[in-house]
Order: sequence, then structure tokens, then C-alpha cells
Amino acid sequence: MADARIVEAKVIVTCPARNFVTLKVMTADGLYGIGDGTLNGRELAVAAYLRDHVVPCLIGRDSERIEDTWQYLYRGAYWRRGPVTMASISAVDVALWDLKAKRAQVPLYQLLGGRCRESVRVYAHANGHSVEDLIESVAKHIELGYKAIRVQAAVPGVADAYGVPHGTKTYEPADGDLPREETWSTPKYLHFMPKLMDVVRAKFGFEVALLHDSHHRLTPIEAAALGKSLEEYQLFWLEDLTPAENQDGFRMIRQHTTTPLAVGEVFNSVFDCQRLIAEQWIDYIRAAVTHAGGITHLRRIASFADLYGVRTGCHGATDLSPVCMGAALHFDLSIPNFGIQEHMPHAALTNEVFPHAYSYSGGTMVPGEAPGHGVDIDEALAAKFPYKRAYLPVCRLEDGTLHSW
Ligand code: KDG
Ligand code: MG
Repeated sequence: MADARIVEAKVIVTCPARNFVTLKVMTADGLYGIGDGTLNGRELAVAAYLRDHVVPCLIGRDSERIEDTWQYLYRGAYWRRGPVTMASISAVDVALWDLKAKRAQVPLYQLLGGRCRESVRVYAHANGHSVEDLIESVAKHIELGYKAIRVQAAVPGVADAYGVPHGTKTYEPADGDLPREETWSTPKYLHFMPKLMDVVRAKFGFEVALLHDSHHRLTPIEAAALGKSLEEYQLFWLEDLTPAENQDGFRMIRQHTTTPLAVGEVFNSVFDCQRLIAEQWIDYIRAAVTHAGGITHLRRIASFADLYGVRTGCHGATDLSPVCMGAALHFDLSIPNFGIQEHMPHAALTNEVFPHAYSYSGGTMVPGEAPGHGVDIDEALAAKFPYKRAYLPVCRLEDGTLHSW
């Protein structure tokens, strides 16, 4: 009988192109599992939570007892939920699922019930400093085989639209040693969006699925107006229209528009979306493995959502490490109510530090057949890229009022 007791757990903070927090859990029989605990702009809080408060509790535990360990860390902390706690629990949970699947010598999706589909449909990001730039970017992604594309463009008269890079660099918003300040105008945005979608549909037709992220910047009635004004362009979804602490805000949006709604990349618990789902105010839940308590808790959210016809659309920006992407693809493959998976490819250097079995082809991804979740970390290489403080921007209205970024 293999000795699955945890003998060591290491927290690895590294910055290969951007910061990542990784947990490596080792067992007495010489296996290891890997989990992601990256919380963009607050990475060291998770690293400290893990090092100081979680790792000591892991030593000696049976790594096979995943659910029990999840409950131990969640209930046992007394202080439940919150992004730091839940990212830390996720790092442990994913490392334990990885270990269990490696011990069984099967790809993780087999332990999650096996494949529900052959591959996972993903969406890409297209963006532009102008409508012409955006059109070029959409065309490039169609050429790469993507069938679903998120479109974000600079808004005329607005200094900083969400989702558009500064200069010619690839879009990566956490780029300031201190938070960069951006300026925003909702009226200009609402005026521009139907015009933008009109150009995109005229150019590419209706076959490609189009998505758009409002990034928490609207009030419920503004969001309702946006959804209504875009109905004729038949979007796949509109994302994060309003800050969702007020779940009931979605009631009003829903009353006014049939444009499908997605929300939840910042959620860390089923309680963040309980009403959104049960009241059927949304169509896609975007909670991610890393931020919503790992595979164990995300499965609970997805099962609950399935009861109400809500599908998943997991967050997959570059601040979720390749470890999260690997775990997400196993999860996506195994659940009945999968909708779509976000795919924002990592930098080449990130991929070198995190060798992985997953792959992209023709608008879909597969997790690969390696035992576990199929993502590793090259510790020696990771050590060459120490943590570098990097904050997300903050957003102000034109009169200087602090707004949601
Ligand atoms: O850390 C913040 C990013 O992950 C977020 O801004 C990306 O909204 C995002 C998305 O939909 O990918
Ligand atoms: Mg988003």
C-alpha cells in the first residue's frame, strides 16, 4: 500500500513574465502534486497564508482525503471565504487532485467521472486601439481557428477602455509598480458599443461567436440598456456588466434584455452566485478553479448551476497559471453543463517554467493524457525569476471619482 501521507509542502513564488504562486505538495511515497494560488496583485498575501497557516496543518495528513482536507481548511479556519483564503484552499485542493490522479496513473478527468465531450471549446481575446485594429485582431484569431472571440476596443473620447493594451505590448493589465490610474466614461461607451458590434458583424457575419466584457463598470439600468442595444448582434455573452456584490441588480438587467449574461470571475464561493443562479438571472458562471476553492468547490458550483440551466465559462486570463488552465480543462471535459473556457495564451517564458500536457487546436483545447492534471513546474527555472510587484490599474470617471476598474 502506497504511503500517501504529506511530508512536505512548498510555496513557490515566481515571475516568468508575470507573478504566480504555486504550491507543491510531496508525499511519503515520493509523489508530488501541484496547485495554483495566484491572486493578481495580492500574490504575497496568499503565499503567506499558505506558508504560515496552511502548510503546517498539511504535514502528516493523508493526501487521499481531498474532501476532508477541503472541509478542514474551510470550516477549520473559522474565517470563511474571501479571495485569499479560497485561493489558498484551491492551491491545496488542486495539488491533492493531481496527486490522487498520479497515484491512480490516470488523467484527472477520469477521476471526475470521465469525458462528457471530446474537447473544450475556448474563446480568444481580440482587441484594438481603433475599430480597424480590432477588425485585424478578430481576423487574426479566426485564422488561428477560434470560433468564439471576445472583442474589446478603445472607445472614442475615452482615455482607457478595458481590455485594450497600452502601446504595442500584449495585453497584461497588472503592469504597474503602483496602480496605474485610468479614466472612463460610461455614456461614451454606451454610445459606441452598438456601432462597434455593427462593424464587426458586417465584416465577419454571424457564424463567429462574439463576447464582450464590461468589467464591472455599469449600473444595473446602464447594463440593461447595453444588453438591449446589442440584441440584434446576437452576442454569445455580455460579461461582468455590474459589480456583482449586489446579486439582485441582475434582476433588472434580466427584465430588459435577452442578451446572454456571464459573471463570476471574482467569485470565490457558491454563496457569491446563489441568487444569480437560483433566480436564473445569468446564463454563464465564470468562477475559476483557482479563485473558487479548487476543483472540489467549483464542482459544487457547477452542479448547482446545472439544476437551473446555467452553464460554465471559466475565467482563463493569464493571471491564472498554467496549473489552473490544466485543472480547468479536466474540469471542463468532465461536467455536463460546460459552456465555454476562456483562453488567453501565456507568455513563452511562463510555458517554459510550467511544462504542460494541454494543447490548443482549431478553437478547442484538450488537457492531454498525462497522469494528474498534466502541468508541472521547473523549480530551478522558476527560481531565476523572483517576484516583482505588479498592480492592476484603478479607474476614475472623468471628474475624478473613483470607479470600478
Ligand atoms: O486579474 C484580473 C484579470 O484576470 C481580469 O481583468 C481579466 O476580466 C478579465 C477576463 O475576463 O479575462
Ligand atoms: Mg472578465
